[in-house]
Order: sequence, then structure tokens, then C-alpha cells
Amino acid sequence: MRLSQYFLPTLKENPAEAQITSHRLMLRAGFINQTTSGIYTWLPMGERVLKRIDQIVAEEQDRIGCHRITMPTVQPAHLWQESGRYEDYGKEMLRIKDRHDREMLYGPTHEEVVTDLVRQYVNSYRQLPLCLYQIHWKFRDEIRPRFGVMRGREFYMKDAYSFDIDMDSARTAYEKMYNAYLRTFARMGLKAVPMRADSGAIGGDLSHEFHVVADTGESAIYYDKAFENLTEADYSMEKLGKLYAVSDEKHDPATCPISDDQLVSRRGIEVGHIFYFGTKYSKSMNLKVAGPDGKPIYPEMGSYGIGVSRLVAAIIESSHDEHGIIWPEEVAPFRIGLIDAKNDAQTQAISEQLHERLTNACISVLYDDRSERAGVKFSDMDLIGLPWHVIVGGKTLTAGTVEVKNRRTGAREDLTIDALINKFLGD
Ligand code: P5A
Repeated sequence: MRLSQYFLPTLKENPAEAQITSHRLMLRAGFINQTTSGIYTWLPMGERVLKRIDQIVAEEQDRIGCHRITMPTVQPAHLWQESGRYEDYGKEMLRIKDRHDREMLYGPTHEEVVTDLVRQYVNSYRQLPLCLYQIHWKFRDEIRPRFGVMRGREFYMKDAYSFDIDMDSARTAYEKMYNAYLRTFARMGLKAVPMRADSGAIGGDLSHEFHVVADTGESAIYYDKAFENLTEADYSMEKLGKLYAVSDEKHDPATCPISDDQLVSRRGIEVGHIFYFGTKYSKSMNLKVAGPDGKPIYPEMGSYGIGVSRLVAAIIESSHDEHGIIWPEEVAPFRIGLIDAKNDAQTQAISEQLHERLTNACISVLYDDRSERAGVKFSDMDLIGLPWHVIVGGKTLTAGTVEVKNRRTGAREDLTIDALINKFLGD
């Protein structure tokens, strides 16, 4: 991709409205544009990251046997009247009327729609367990949208819903999802720690939140000091169950079993939240299946969310430096930033060739072919944070090598063009 032809509207100045690093960097590096409060347009660069995260999340959901669907963003109010949540949801729900004066809403979540879907097709225990998910837009009229896509009003969520015949099987589904979340976040180069949580408005009695620890996080989390010695392989539900590690609403100083000097309090960005809520929706919405003995059973359900658009910001919060974003390879919008640092006929010809060879080898590359000074190109490339920078310059002409810089470590090496292609093909 040639930068001169790309739509990458970077900003020279720090936008005044951005209070946290990720919001500032997403605006400055041309990833998002605010359309109105809490509502954003994803620009080409941001869109690429969002879709890479979408892909990883989807692969891990598929791996545990969930099936992807897409439900409508606009829902009829009557489903929520059936479940009893229509009034309770309050002002956070964007309520709409259609031309026939029918009450509709823009979906803040999809427990009702999916329960209605399943009750139309599933009528025997033999059709369970079942897990359906989507990755789609939600709307919540948040009282305080802030920090860019971190707390938006419109946001992109993965929401999965499980249906099981009994509690044991539902617990297995929950645990499978819990483990899938650990894998999902680890694949993005992100450390997200599970915390026991309150199930809140969704209802139910088993719930975990997954938090990226960051000073700018909106949630408070509390845990036993011993938790810090755990490695990611130790976050199993069983091991975690033995330690005090809870989100804000679940923490009660009066009953907390940990002494003050052993208790750690931190800020976290909630990137995932999972719930088991039993028969709350199957009962209220009359989803019944015939059990092995022919008697009707209300399926046990759970719902499982990941804030996909929030993750983009969370990754930046945990991976940046004073020059800009540092994308983990797995979610980077392009793998390589190719810089023609000299802008003369010879370096341009070599850069063009390199661009073509990398593209043909399916190695994604953003080629800065603008007639800007080298310094401007270097700082823009640092700002947008592609993992590898390949610099074509004077040395390319004298020694036949290009300089390869690792954005994260700053390490540089000189490689011939063949060696460069091999390096990226080999990985
Ligand atoms: C679980 C899936 C639910 O909605 N129903 C379907 C359940 N859970 S939740 O905790 O309310 O949301 C799931 C995740 O979505 C992200 N999120 C947000 N991201 C950006 N802006 C928002 N306003 C916002 N609200 C929720 C969070 O990552 C949350 O964990």
C-alpha cells in the first residue's frame, strides 16, 4: 500500500479533547474520527486493526465450538417486555419508533434476540449444548462516554450465548469460554487478568471480568499480592478460585478475607465479562426443550462479552512509548513500514521493487513514498507504530543493504534485500 494514495489523516498537534494516551494516539495517528459524542468513524488504519482483532476473537470462539451469526442491531421492544428488562434498562437504551409507531430499540446486548431465535428451532435436549456468537455493533447511551473508543456509545462487541441442558454442562461451557478468553487475549500480546465479578444487571451468580491493568483504567480491581506471582498458565478457574481477586462491585472491605498489607488495589480496563445466569431468560421467555425422559427442561444459559473496539485502545494503553503506538505483530495494521529515506530516482526504484516483492509474498507493507523529509517519515512511522520499519537510503546504494528497525526494541540491522524477504517469509 502506497502512503501517498492512502487515507491516513495524521494530526500534528495533540487533540485537546483527548485525556488518555490511547485516545490521543488513535486520533493523532489517523485511526479514528469522532462523528459525535461517543460515536466514531473507523478510518482505514483503525479498521484494519479492528478486523484483525475480530479475526482472532472469532478463531478462538470457533475453536471451542461456538458458531458465528449476525443478529440485527435494531430490535423490537416486545422481546424485552417479555424478559422483563425493557423498563429496567432505563436511559442507557436508545429507544426508537418505526413508521408504524412500533417500539424498537438499538440493541445494547442480545440475550433476548438469541433466546427468541433458539426457541424457534431447538426443541430437544439432543440439540444441546449450543453456543452462538456474533461480533457486531452495540449502542448504549452511556451517561459519560469518554476516552474515545474506550467508553463509546456505539461500540463493537463479541457476544456469545450458551445453552445447556443442566448446570454441570453449563459450567463446562463457562469454563471453556473462560479458557478461550485467556488464549484470545494472550494471542494479542495482551496481559488480561481474570477477576471474580458481580454479575450486575445481566443477572446470575457466576461471573468473571478480564482486566488489562493500567493506571488509566476505569475500574478498580483488588487482589491478593500472591496473585502477582502467577503466570498466565496459572489463571485457571480452579487456581484463581483459591485466591482473592475481584472486581470493584464484588469487593467489600468489611468482609474481605485479605489483610490490608496483603491486599493490592489497582486500576483495570475491562476488556471481557462473562456470566452464567441459569434459566433467567429461558424461563421468562419460555424456551423449553424436551429432556431425555420427555419432560420439558428450561436450558441453562450464559453470556460472554469481549469489548472488541475497547481492546484497540487497551492494547495501545499497554503498548506505546513517547513516540507513538507499538503494535503487537498479531494485530498490527501492516507488518512492515517501508521508508524511502532519500527520495531520489535510485532509492525510489529500489523501494518500488521491494514494495512489489513484499506485497507479492503476502507480507503486508505500508510504503511511505511521499516526498517528505526522512525525519518526517521516521516520526510518522513511529507514531503509527508498525512493528518493523525497513529503510531504503544511502547504504542501499553503496552496500546493497536496507536497514531494518524493530519498533519495540529499537534494534536495527542491515540486511540484503533477499535476506530481508527471507526474514519475513520465515516467521
Ligand atoms: C455479555 C455479552 C454484556 O453485555 N451480554 C452479552 C453481556 N456484558 S458487558 O459487560 O456489559 O459488556 C461486555 C464487554 O463490552 C465492553 N463494553 C464497552 N466497550 C466500549 N464502550 C462501552 N460503552 C462498553 N460497554 C461495554 C466491555 O469490554 C465489556 O466487558
